[in-house]
Amino acid sequence: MQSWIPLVPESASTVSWKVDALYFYLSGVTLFFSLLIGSVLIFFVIRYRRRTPYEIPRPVAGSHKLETIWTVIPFVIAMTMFAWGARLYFEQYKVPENAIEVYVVGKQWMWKLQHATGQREINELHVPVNRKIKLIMTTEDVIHDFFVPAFRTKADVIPGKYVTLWFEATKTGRYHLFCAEYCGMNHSGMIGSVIVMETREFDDWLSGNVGSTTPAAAGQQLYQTLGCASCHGANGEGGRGPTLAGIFGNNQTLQTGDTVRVDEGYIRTSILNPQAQLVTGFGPIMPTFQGQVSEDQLVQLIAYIKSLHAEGQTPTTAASPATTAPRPGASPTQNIR
Ligand code: HEC
Ligand SMILES: [Cu+2]
Repeated sequence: MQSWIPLVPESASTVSWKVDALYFYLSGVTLFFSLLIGSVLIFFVIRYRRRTPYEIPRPVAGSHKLETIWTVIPFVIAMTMFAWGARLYFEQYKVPENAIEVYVVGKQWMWKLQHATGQREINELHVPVNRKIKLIMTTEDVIHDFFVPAFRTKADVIPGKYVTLWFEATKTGRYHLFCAEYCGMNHSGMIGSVIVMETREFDDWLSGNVGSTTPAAAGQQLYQTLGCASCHGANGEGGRGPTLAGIFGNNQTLQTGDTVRVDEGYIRTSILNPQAQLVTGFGPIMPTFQGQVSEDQLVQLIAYIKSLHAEGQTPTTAASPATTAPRPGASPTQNIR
């Protein structure tokens, strides 16, 4: 899985060639100046060597013009690197909306993945080609790092929070997935693959792997058994606690007067440490669920809350991602935001 350029892994995502272009620019500039400085150095060493034991060199006079030139040129070059790099960084790390969502939980020493439609995978991720995929990632134990060289995409997965990453594969095939953060004895075995398929093939794969409940449906069940319903209403419509239907993606006002955006991380904190960010108008009555819910269950609760819409549609099916072809069990309401 090598590209036509030696030493560079295959390029298979919308950003990979852009990362390569920046990389070649950086390497090119570095190489150019290394060669220039190296050869000038050697030239000067020879040209201005001491020829007799008692030779006294001519004093060197400063030159403002020269100093300005060698300050301005590197400054301009450094700034192009900065601007180019920053643009690419934001493109890579700002997750687009309307992406297909996949939940990822790292664990010594494997990747556990679950599609919003319920299919679970270990160390393998099947995705359709030419679609934006959003990964919502966390870990059960230590820091891991999700790295797909062919997509030039990589992010640390950190305990206690969600890290999101996205990519859009442009070529079908099987690509390496590595853990790129040393995570203990079997770190080197924490490898897997991302399998990029044609949309039709992917839809077949999805429908051939049904059987598990969707995270949202599992979350709905947890929501009932953990007693969330007693305060937040049977369908998240609110009661002693704030309404949860339709909050995802909106801004919430806190007691402190700050506003926060309701994302996966915020909901996570609300469940594990409710007192940390109190919603305005409500007392600190929500108990913590720290230690009572696993990472998998947290993901399920979050998927359920995301699937709740203010108008009160059937919640559990609303979270299925939109692929182009209809699938058995796909809901008519697809949550493209
Ligand atoms: C005893 C009542 C009670 C129970 C049980 C309860 N909550 Fe809450 N919840 C509240 C109250 C009150 C608030 C608002 C104050 C705060 O932010 O802690 C809240 C806030 C929240 C928020 C933030 C909402 C927002 O609009 O920003 C989320 C999310 C949430 N709860 C989820 C849950 C989940 C999931 C469960 C079950 C695992 C649950 N709650 C159980 C009372 C409760
Ligand atoms: Cu790891």
